[in-house]
Parts: sequence; structure tokens; C-alpha cells
Amino acid sequence: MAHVNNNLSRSIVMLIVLSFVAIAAQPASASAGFRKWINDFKSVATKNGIRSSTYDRAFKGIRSPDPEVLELARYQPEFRQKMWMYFDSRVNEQSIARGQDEKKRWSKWLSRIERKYGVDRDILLAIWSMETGYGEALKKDKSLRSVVRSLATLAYSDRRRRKFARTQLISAMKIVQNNGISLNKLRGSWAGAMGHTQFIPSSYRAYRQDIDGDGRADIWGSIPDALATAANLLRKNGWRTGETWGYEVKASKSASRYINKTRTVGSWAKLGVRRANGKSFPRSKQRATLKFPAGKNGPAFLMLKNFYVIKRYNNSDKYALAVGHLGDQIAGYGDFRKQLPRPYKKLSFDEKIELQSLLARLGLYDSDIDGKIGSGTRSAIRKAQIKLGLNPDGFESHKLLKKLRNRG
Ligand SMILES: [Ca+2]
Repeated sequence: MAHVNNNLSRSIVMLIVLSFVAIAAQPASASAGFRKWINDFKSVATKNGIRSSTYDRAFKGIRSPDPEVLELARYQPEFRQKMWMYFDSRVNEQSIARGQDEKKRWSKWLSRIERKYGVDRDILLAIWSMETGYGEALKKDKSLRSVVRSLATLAYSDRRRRKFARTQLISAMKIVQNNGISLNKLRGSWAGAMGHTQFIPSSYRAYRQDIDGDGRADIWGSIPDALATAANLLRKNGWRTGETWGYEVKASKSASRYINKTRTVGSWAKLGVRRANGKSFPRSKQRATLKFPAGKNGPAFLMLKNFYVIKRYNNSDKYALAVGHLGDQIAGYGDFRKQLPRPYKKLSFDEKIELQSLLARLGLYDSDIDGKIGSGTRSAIRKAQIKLGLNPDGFESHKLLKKLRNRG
């Protein structure tokens, strides 16, 4: 326990020292260098069709890099979070129920979008949920940042993303200059993703759709436009209408030797691969890849073409599987037959609410009682675990819940 506390306080001291260094080092050199960069980049932008007046307007008031952008660029949940944590926070009772509500609310538009692009409505709803929580993230103005400043920061300071950021920056200015979108809409994620379905500027320009017909492809303010734009991206990247993204399967020992290999569904079946729900495969000639996304102890899948099309949205197996799984559950199918490996048995939504309430009563937690176990709840759990003499892993468990109940 002391060991943990020592480490914690040491890292806090380090953090404080580092931020002083950063504050001391930043203003004079970094900001001046950044402003010079903005000046120099103007000629690149104008060569690429950006008018001088557009450029000046886009950069008005931007005088220093956004240090948080570089922090966020280093942390990407798709690569860092364990599978069960990633899924629990995205595919859960709330995101499924809300998806089913939104499906009713937008059913006319969704039918029209399905007809026009051939993309399944449940997948589009799942993408909307994954990207912005059905638009909820756009309401938190504090977490939205200036896309121009974010991209300029990356172009100036992040060598690995420099090329990406320069291209996106030009595209962002073209959106304002050529696509009838006002400058104040250019707010979004650290990487410049914007609107309900989180498009980076170049993808917006490539896939934008104005399905409601008001003359603007408004992924910020029009849900039909945002969903149609997402559908268009999937269609143009080869979405197969009427097909699923993949099957949960039971893989025989002999099949498991061919992990991440691709063959036809029929040939997988010959190797002893069966659907987890016992049904037969509807098409035997499709090509499919065997995956164990959470390792050999987790569920196995045969991934079809549409899985890889979803990855064009966000190039991560975790992301694509979560979209597919959430879409299936919005459509009314059940959970995976085989659970994701997790350190403790899953708490229900009501139990998560109870856990947060008990943590709040102990004075360890003062954020929303919303059943979402995020970093705030985890840090409260860690404090409670230390108090109760449990291993402070920060994970929600029935054992912890029981102990807290007994104290309350
Ligand atoms: Ca529109």
C-alpha cells in the first residue's frame, strides 16, 4: 500500500515539476515559433487555393499551440484500454436503449438512408453512439477545441503527424471557403474530427452528404446529414448491403492454428468452426478472417468484409467490433455467447449506480451518479480499496460493492 502511495506522490511531484518547466519554457520560444510557422504556412495554403482573407480569418486569435492536443495525441483509448473496459464504457444498457430510441425518432430518415446507400441503420446508429454518444459530446463545449488551432499545433510540433495535419488544415479552410460552413463550426477533437459522426476535414470533403436538402452538408447540426455522410463513407469503401460484419464462432483446435488467416466460410466450417449461436452460416463462399480480439480466452469471430469497411472509419479492431456488437444489440440481438475476459464479474447498471452512490456517501466521489465507470469513478474506487484493505486496482467488483454496503 505504502508503495502505491509513494509512487503516486512521486508522480504527482514529477507532474508539478514538469508543468513548471513547461510553463517556463513555453511562452517566449514556443509561441513565437508557432506564430512564425503560421506566417510561413500561409504561402502553402494560398498555393493550395486558400484565399488570403480566408487564412487570416481562420487564424484570427490563434497565437500559441494547444498543449493538450499533444497530450491527447499520445493517449488513444483504442490502443491503451483493455478490451472489457473499452466495451463496458461504450456498449452497455444505456447506449443500447438510447440507440433504440433514436432509431424510432429518425426512422423515416434512416429508411431513406438505407435505400440510398445500402447501409444498415443499426450500424449507423452504433457509429453515432461511438463517435459522440448520439451527439451528447457536442453539448460539452469545453471538450471541443478549435480545429484550426489543433491541426496547426500538430503540424508545428508533432513530427509523426505533420503531413496529416497540414493536409487537414488546408481541407478545414476549404470547408469554410467552399462548402458554405461557417468558421465557428470548426470545433472538434484533438485530431480535427468534427460533428455528430466525427469527420476529419478531408473525409468530410470526400464523403459529405446533404440529404435533408437545405444546401449544406451539415454534420454538425443535421442528424440526417451526419448519418448519410457516415453511410456514404461506408458505401464508398465497399459496404456489402444486407450482410453482417462477422459471426461469433466456436473455433476447433485445428482451426485455432489459423488465427488471423483468411479463407472461405465453407472451408472454416470444414475445419470445425461453428457459429456460437448454433445456426448455420448463410453463405459459404464469403471470405472470412478468424480473430480472437481479446486473446485466446475470449470470444472468437469470423470477420467478414463489412468488418474491414467499418475499420475505414477508425482503423482499430476494437472499434470495429464494438460498432458491430452495439449495432447488433440495438437491432435486438443478445450479448456475446462467450464473455470478454475480465478481472471481475460484470456489475449491472443498477449495481454501478449503487457503487457510485456509496463512494459518494463516503466522500470519495463527487461526480455524476450515472452508472458510467470512467477515470473519476476508478480513482474513487482505488481510494475505497485502499481504505478497505483491498488491492487498489481501480476495478469495480461485487466484493468491493459488498464491503461498501456493509459499511453504509
Ligand atoms: Ca443539409
